[in-house]
Amino acid sequence: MKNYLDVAPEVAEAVKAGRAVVALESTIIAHGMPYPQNLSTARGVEAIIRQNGAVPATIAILNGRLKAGLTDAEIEEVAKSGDMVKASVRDMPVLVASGGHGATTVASTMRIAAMAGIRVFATGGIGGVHRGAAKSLDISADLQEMAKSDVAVVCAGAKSILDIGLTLEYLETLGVPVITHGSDDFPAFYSRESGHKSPFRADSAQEIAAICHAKWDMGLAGGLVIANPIPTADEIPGAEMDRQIHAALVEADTMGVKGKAVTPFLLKHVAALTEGRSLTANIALVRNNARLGAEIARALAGK
Ligand code: PSU
Ligand code: MN
Repeated sequence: MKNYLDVAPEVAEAVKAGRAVVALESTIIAHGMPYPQNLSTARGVEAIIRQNGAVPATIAILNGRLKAGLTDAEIEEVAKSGDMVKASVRDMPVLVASGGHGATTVASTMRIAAMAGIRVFATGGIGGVHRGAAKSLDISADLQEMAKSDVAVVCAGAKSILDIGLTLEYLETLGVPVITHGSDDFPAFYSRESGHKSPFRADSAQEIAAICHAKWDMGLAGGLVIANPIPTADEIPGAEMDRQIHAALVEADTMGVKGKAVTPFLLKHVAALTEGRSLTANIALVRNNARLGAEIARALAGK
């Protein structure tokens, strides 16, 4: 992998010594939030991970190199670029061969984290089975990757731009454990509850780390979804979000938005429709996930 992968020295040292490391994605920076909130959030989550005793590793593709651990200047470059390609796993060979830049999604971040020996990754929301997938076949590559890379992904569940029930079914088919932290209900990103029961519940980072350890120690390949509900104070009620999401879905359909553009389009429209309230909630939940991710990474490092 040395031919393609640059692991930041601090990250490489921590991985080698078996210390806690938490991966972070860059699509959330380049496409998930506007500048300058994306930059302050990216810096903020790195700081939270450090405060909680782990080393952060923001992941991206720069000049055709797979990067595990960005410098502050590189994070700033991703946040300011404005036109960075959204890069999932299928985009990796093209960007590497052409020496291009790419902001990594959950799927490609998991793959690069696994290459670098990082087992825990914190983000906002994961991709999944889109509403209307029976016709569009729009199912995020994030789900396939959950079955392949040995990485625990801490997220706030899935946005209801997705069909959450079908997303949970698909993860079951792929053999991916879905564990909700401190709740019986699988969370819906902006809301603590989706109305779908979580397959499993765990109430501490230690308990979650024990499940990750058992999975990998048995040789069961692939990742885990660790769903961490948004803090109550930052929650936006599900019924209100549903109205905005429905409007955004109609707009996407009218404008004929397809393929990888669908998720960023819906995210932008929902943010505009909620007049920035969704952005405040988004920042709060990502910070909350960084904290839990660091705790899980520390608990895993102790095993
Ligand atoms: N969902 C969110 N915020 C995000 C994304 C999804 O609530 O920023 C991003 C992540 O990078 C995720 C990607 O991996 O969108 C999924 O895109 P697609 O649905 O095209 O696979
Ligand atoms: Mn898609």
